[in-house]
Amino acid sequence: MLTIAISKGRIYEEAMPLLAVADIIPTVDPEKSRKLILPTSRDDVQLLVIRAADVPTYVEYGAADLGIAGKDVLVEYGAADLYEPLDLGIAKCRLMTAARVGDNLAGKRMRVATKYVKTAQRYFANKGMQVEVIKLYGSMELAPLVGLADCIVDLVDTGNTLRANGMEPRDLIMNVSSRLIVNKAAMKMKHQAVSEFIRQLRLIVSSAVIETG
Ligand code: PRT
Ligand code: MG
Repeated sequence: MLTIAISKGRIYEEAMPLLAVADIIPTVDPEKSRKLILPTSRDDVQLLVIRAADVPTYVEYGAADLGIAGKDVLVEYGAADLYEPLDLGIAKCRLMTAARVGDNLAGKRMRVATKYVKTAQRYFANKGMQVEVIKLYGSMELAPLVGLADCIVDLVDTGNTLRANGMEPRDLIMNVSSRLIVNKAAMKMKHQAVSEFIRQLRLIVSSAVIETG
């Protein structure tokens, strides 16, 4: 049995067409069911539907053999004991700093609100900037509007969320896409099944790249 950890929402939506090419089609819709273990059209493959930030944990500890997680989550999780063999090129966005439109933050000792605490600390430390990082679990865009923080570190796709809240993107921290991750023991113990799965996905991803240019 191969167990694949994945989060609901945008990663799930974008990963399903890729998995379908490997004949992996969930027989239960996670948006309609409360099931956390989804059987698939393949007897030897099941999906675990969990929070995005929990995917590396399940895979590192071997509760899942494979997982699909954003690079943002993997970098924040830290140097885990995981293989990351493939960039799936899905759920793309950018991790950026953002502030209220027109706010001049130069020379200020900033308060930064984010759920990416470690990544933000590392980013500002590398720039030689002393900041105070405040951990939030969501709706980071609110923090500068109510004086909780001077700026935020968050994911940006279209920029609509920032615009709707009178904010603007400032500096790029990293480009983000979803990656396939693999448990190290599973790579050895289930070598045949895991390497065949990676091979299939790699083919699908590279042909998808050719189609979309
Ligand atoms: O929802 P939950 O709290 O369980 O976890 P989550 O919010 O981390 O999960 P989810 O499904 O929202 O995101 C999972 C992954 O999708 C992230 O870890 C990224 O790798 C990837 N991804 C890609 C995104 C976005 N694009 C994205 N735009 N994740 C979140 N957003 C949010 C962003 O945080 C902001 O609130 O969308 C908003 C910005 O979008 P625009 O288009 O308005 O700029
Ligand atoms: Mg979310």
